[in-house]
Order: sequence, then structure tokens, then C-alpha cells
Amino acid sequence: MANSSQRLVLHSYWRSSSSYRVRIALALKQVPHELVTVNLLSNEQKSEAYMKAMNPMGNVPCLVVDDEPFIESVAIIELLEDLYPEPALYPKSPKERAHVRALCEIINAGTQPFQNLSVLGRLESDDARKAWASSFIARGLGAFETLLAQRDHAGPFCCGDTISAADVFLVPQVMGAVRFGVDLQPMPRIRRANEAVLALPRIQAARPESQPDALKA
Ligand SMILES: N[C@@H](CCC(=O)N[C@@H](CS)C(=O)NCC(=O)O)C(=O)O
Repeated sequence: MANSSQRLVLHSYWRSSSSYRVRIALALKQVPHELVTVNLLSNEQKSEAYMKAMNPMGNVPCLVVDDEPFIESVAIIELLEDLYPEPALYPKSPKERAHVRALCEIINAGTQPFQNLSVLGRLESDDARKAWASSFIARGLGAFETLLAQRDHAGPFCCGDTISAADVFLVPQVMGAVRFGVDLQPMPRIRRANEAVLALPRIQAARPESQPDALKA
């Protein structure tokens, strides 16, 4: 593996879907790293120290590589792809790569921002938050399912028999869908890909419930 001498530290919150994306990518590529937990419920991500040193957006994740902080999960995962090319999460073919990136962006730009803590905090009640988040998640995952159907294949992953960044982004968003009560029955391809990823032994340590800061219900 390339760059095994680098020191990586991931700043993460167990239930953060954007952190979960990075944890899955690190796990698939088997990259050794340390974990620092950031408690979103007590607003640690908005502390002056964290925003100054790690992420001026006041968000997780932040991946520190040899003392240099990197933010935005899309950029972090592409950095990991460059530093640790195997297994590849993006296809080599430019067109296939564009399809994978489009699926990632449906989640990253078109879905997750609407369920973010600081956005939901602007709404007045739990019922309003649930209705808001579930409608945007249903819209995003509905489009994601349509794209998978248009490029139909035997699966089990989003782009066939090889896991890709599209799966890395999908699984944490499915977690959000379940949390906000979105009906996944009409989305068989999404359910199939989600189950295939969650069955991989490699990613078990990346799951929210495996994190040291996971709240035990
Ligand atoms: N586009 C960013 C989104 C980061 C993001 O929204 N993180 C959420 C958790 S998934 C967060 O830290 N929210 C804290 C807040 O809103 O105060 C990325 O992909 O890294």
C-alpha cells in the first residue's frame, strides 16, 4: 500500500452520514488511521478551536493527513483514492466515472444538506423536521433509484459487481432514510446495494454502532 507512513486522523461523529462515508472509504482501502470524536449534540463542531484548526464550516468530517486538515467528504474520498488507489472506488472510464460522480452528488449536494443538523434546527418542531427531511430524502433516493434502473445490471452494487464511491455515499444516506421514516420498498436496487455493502466484513468497523461515541439506546 502506498503512503503507509502517513499519519491520518479522522474527526468524526458516529451518526454523521458524511463522516460515515469517509469511514467506509478508509475501511475498504484498509488505511490505518486514528479517530477523534466530535460531539455534534454539544456543538463541539462549532467551537472556535475546531473551526479555526479543522473546519471553518463547523462540520465533520475533517481528515488530518500529516498535520494538514482536509474537509468535504467528496474531496477527502478523492484524496484517499489518489493516495491509496486500491481498491479503486472510481471507474477508469471517463463516462463511467461521471456516472459514479453524479450518483455521489445526488446524495452529497441534492439530499444530505437538507437533513443536516444546522438546517433542521431552523424548523419548529420534530414533526416539521421529519416531514422536511423525509421528503427531500425520498426525492433524492428516488432519483438515485431511477438512475440505477436506467443502467440496469445484475448488481449487487450500484454499478455492478464492484463496489464504487456511489455505494460509499449511498449507505449512509439509507441510514438517514431509515431514521426519518422514508419508505424504501419502491427502491429495490438501493436496498440491494445497501445490503451488499453492509454484509462486507471490511466495513463493520466503520458502522455507526461500532464507533466509540455511539449512543447506546
Ligand atoms: N458537504 C459536507 C457536509 C458535512 C456535514 O454536513 N456534516 C454534518 C454531519 S453529516 C455536520 O457536521 N453537521 C453539524 C452542524 O450542522 O452543525 C461533507 O460532505 O463533508
